[in-house]
Amino acid sequence: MRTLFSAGLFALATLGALPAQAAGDHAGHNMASHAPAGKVALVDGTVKKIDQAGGKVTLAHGPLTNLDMPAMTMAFKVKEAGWLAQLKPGQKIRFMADNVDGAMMVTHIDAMK
Ligand SMILES: [Cu+2]
Repeated sequence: MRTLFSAGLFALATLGALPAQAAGDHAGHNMASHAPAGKVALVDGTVKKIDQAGGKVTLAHGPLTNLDMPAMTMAFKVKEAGWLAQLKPGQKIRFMADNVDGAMMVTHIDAMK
């Protein structure tokens, strides 16, 4: 019994520590189900508008804890201009953003299909 109990706790701890891994394993039921726990984690976003010329994408995004930002809709620069060609309005993504020299920039995009 004691061994089983410990193994269960370990599995829970592992899931919590590896959100990206868990998301990959359980794609489809992970959207917005877990709030980022302290560390920078991928945030859910919906593509609203793409500005190819300006190198920007407008996203309706969930809370960005690393930027101390609540959920809102706003324009971001993107780290790789090529990402813009792969995005479509209405598309749901998981992404990471950071403040780069005072500009909000998407630094990572996941779940692009
Ligand atoms: Cu924002």
